Amino acid sequence: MGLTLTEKILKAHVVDGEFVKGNEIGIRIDQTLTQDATGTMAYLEFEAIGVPRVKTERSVAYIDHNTLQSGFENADDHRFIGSVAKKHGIWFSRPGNGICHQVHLERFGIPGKTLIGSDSHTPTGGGIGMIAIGAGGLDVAVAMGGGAYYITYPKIVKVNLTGKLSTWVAAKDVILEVLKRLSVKGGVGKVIEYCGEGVKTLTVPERATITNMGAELGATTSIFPSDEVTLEFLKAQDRADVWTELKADDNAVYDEEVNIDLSAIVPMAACPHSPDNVKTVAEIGRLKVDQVCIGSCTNSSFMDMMKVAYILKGKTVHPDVSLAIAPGSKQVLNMIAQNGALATMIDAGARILESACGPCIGMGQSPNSGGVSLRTFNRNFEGRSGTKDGQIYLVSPEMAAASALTGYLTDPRELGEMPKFEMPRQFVINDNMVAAPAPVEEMDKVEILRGPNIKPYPETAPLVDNIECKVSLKVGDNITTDHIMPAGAKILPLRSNIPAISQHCFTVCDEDFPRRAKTLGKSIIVGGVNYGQGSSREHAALAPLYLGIKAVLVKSFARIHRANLINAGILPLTFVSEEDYDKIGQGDEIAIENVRADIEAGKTQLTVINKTKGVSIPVLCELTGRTKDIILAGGLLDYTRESLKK
Ligand code: MIC
Ligand code: SF4
Repeated sequence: MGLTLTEKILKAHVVDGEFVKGNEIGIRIDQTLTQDATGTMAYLEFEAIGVPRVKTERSVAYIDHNTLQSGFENADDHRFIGSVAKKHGIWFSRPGNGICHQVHLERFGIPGKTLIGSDSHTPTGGGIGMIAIGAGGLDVAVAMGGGAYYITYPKIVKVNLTGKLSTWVAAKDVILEVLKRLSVKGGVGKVIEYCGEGVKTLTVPERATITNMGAELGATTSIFPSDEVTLEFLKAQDRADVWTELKADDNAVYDEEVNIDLSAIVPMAACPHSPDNVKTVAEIGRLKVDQVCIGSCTNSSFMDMMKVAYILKGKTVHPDVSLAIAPGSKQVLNMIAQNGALATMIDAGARILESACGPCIGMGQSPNSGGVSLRTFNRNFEGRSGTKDGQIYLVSPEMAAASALTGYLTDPRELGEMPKFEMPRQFVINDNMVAAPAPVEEMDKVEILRGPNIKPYPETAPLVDNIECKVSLKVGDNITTDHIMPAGAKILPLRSNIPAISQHCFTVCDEDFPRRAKTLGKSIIVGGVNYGQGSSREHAALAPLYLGIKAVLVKSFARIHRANLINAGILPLTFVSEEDYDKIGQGDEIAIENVRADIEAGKTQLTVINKTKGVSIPVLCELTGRTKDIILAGGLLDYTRESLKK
């Protein structure tokens, strides 16, 4: 039986567990990345683990999220991360150098290697044939320390691409089509592997747009083969030496198959407030636009910028529209500055932003009240833009630029003929904004710069014998990490300060939640399906931990968030029967008796007694040997410390 590409790479990296479908396997991690919003915590955790120098082949710390420095906090965090990086053997991509995923693809990613990153869009690296996975900061810290990263041996979905994209139809439309078909939970527990004749018609940046937004499917990761197109890209980055050819065996066996004819795809948009709420322009109808934002790790490549500049050339942004553009990296910005495309954008009236996440994470450029904003980003969750009633549509750069000129949602095919956009044969290469770590002999001399906003990891404790408490919050389906732990310019500076950031936990759903939970001292949360979708931010587990949350009981979890809860020592429980969701309400008094003994004994079904309603609810607590020990120890940090002692 042949192997899929995913299996080939995983198999070459397995260090723990039996390589069997559905099993938990530990894989060796070659590379890690962090960004600043999750990075301070990840490095505090790395320090707590106590390994002096990273054991990976390459670890990079990026500064790209919290670049709006409206107080001392973000700048302090940047300096902290920079100093930790220097001391512990990590490369440091300075603010201004660009968005982590874009830069990593350009300068560091290597086909066939494994990468984990403390950011859910790490799968962007799948665009050049990496197994690149988003994870919590603590998992990344453990991997930097040389520990394995654990995943469930995934189901592998073959997306068979045929045909070729039509004029003005973009890679963004391909992933929107996949999202339309599979939904935001369609990828859970799966790796999406792209194959077929259509693959070679897509450039590396186009492939990366598709793997990037595979995160919105809830997939573990997405991957393209490494072929001639990959080689050309790496050559143009002066990195041909890291290329290897990689593809699935002809007789590889997949769990599911999806067929997509690229020629049949049309321009589309994901409508508010979910990336899978996908419609064609015709279905949406005439929609007046207030704002257009172009950028983010999904669509900020040199090629994207060149298409946008072509559309804007000699025109003026519509008087009712504000157009913001953030090129994805210093390399991209530098190249469009040198070839005149930047001047074209400025001429047309674009507001040029620095190469960073910016509006994608609500760092500035929040739209007007009720404003319609077309964005080339990957997430349009309610409130994420910073404007509670903002109406965010996710579109391709082509559609974004065309609409910025007309003032309403415009099918880019109305632009008429499209020139052939050629990939550059040589990118502008200058890594002067990536600081190298100190040599081993000088490590000890590096001083860690810790600002006053940097507070330690919250207190943990081993799992108790019995849980007796109240339900402090009950929420519905598809709760995102942006609900649990909102981001934006006001809250992000608190990412290194769990006590302070906890005061914003779930306030999008219920302003009183942090106070109520803290007053209760201990409590549980109840939720619906796909709980915790979206970001990898472990703050969505650490804030609840700080507020005394002992367990989260839901219909189903999103992968990274469930792992983050376990890492924080919070019990992840699911209803055996989804109807039981109705048998438990906010404020109910509950008990889980003998929970420690039962988990120690390897029981996977527990009983939640609802004392208020007088009913018993069977729940699943599916922990493997390792995750069981993590929960018993009170979280991954304690578990890792214990294992290192042994
Ligand atoms: C996001 O897109 O939501 C983020 C901000 O990049 C997050 C990480 C974070 O919350 O810091 C992610 O996707 O993991
Ligand atoms: Fe940054 Fe947005 Fe990409 Fe997250 S999705 S890494 S915030 S650009």
